[in-house]
Amino acid sequence: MELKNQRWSDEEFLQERQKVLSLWPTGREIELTEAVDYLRALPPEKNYALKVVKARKEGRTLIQPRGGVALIEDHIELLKCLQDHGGADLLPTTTDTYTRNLRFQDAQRGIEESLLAGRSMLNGFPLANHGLKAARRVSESVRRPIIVLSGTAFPQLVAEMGFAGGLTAFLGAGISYTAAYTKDLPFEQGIKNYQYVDRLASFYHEKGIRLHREQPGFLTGTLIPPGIGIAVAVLEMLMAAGQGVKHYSMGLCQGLDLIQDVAALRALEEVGRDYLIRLGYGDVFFSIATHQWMQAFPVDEPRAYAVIALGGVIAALAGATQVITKSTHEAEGIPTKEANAAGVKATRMAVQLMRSNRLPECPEVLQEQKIIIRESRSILDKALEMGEGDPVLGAIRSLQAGILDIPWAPNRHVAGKVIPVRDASGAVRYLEHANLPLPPEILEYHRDKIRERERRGGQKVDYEAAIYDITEVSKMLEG
Ligand code: 8ZB
Repeated sequence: MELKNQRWSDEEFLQERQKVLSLWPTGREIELTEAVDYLRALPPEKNYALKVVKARKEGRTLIQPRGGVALIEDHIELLKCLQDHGGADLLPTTTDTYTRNLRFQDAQRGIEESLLAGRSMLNGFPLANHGLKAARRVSESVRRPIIVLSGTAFPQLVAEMGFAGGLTAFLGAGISYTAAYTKDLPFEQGIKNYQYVDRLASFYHEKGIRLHREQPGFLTGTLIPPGIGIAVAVLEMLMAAGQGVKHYSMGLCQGLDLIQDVAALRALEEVGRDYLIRLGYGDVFFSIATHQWMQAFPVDEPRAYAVIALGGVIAALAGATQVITKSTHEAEGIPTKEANAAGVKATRMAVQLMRSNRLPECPEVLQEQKIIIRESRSILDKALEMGEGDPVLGAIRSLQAGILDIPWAPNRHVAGKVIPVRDASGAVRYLEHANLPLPPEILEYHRDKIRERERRGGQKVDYEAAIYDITEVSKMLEG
């Protein structure tokens, strides 16, 4: 089967499905007709897609943490804590690293060791190993919808388990997760693996079950210039739409520059709508998500809370429908359930304090928005041109040529020549734009902004500065 942006036939899908379900014995527990009946009987308030549609209509920002531990009962306790003490609107099920890499034997050992140790010895919930009944027990133990978070380029079996288990959303996409989570995997393969997930969601949709697909947006969790983040997100949404997905959200990571972050989220919405319509997918519902700071966090609580609260402010003032939260334990590792819930609560408080206000459309925001839109359009148009109108081919070919590039990606198929750096006000600029097809006046704008930082700081803004910017937030106020 040649890879392109075309919906897989039932035959192709079901044939691939046999391979997916044979990856681990629990795959045999999943039966699509039975799962459709199960999902049909799910109360509407447990449906992620419906909750997001409603929040968007009402202009509300939903609070969405991450989280997962090795054992079923502990995981349920964690979700209840996030729901009842944090007040999370949407609940997570983050899978462990073995599950993400299809190392189910090792995940099984992790479960056994956790039972012996009496605490989680895995960095997430091994959803495939625990199987269908466990997934349903988790889902039935809480009142909120659950999303599966699995930072992986091999998502098929966990997606099957999650959806059939009543977890009505799945995070991840073929460009972002191949770039961020694999070193050698070709993009063709990662994209194909996510086509499967999207096709699975659309299989359910045909049977009247609405499932939500979410694009991760944080890419390598570094200072991602928003033009790049948007180009990737929109390509991934077009690929999902190509498989028949109808409920989607796209995300961006925060750079912690209020003006640029808000402008970027608004630009994402505008560009997203534009390309959906252009490619004939106008019936897809999508919403906007913002990820709290994904780079190095300060170690101590007060400084970490400031970053988290600013994250809530950005989400609210941008009118984002979802904000994905962090905790004050971020610098140390995986948070306790209490710290995790506290991050949710702090974010909720920040959002509430904004009282549905939005950042006014001042010249600074509009200017930034205009620049970001032109950047992402330049990349998208060139990519689509290279793909002869097909976003899948366009993504693959543009990545190969570095026309689409992702800073600091571990995957060797990414050109990796773009270098981001902050300007004087904190916005993310291009120190090196490498092969990105950006118009000269846009490049001049970025150069100008970098020169301003040089003038104000009395120092050359070079590669060293770009490296400094990576850890700057975590070190602020130190010493
Ligand atoms: C790309 C996502 C990274 C973020 C958090 C990390 C980081 C990962 C878990 C988790 C709570 C988990 N994360 N695994 N948070 N429980 N099992 O995802 O801390 O912020």
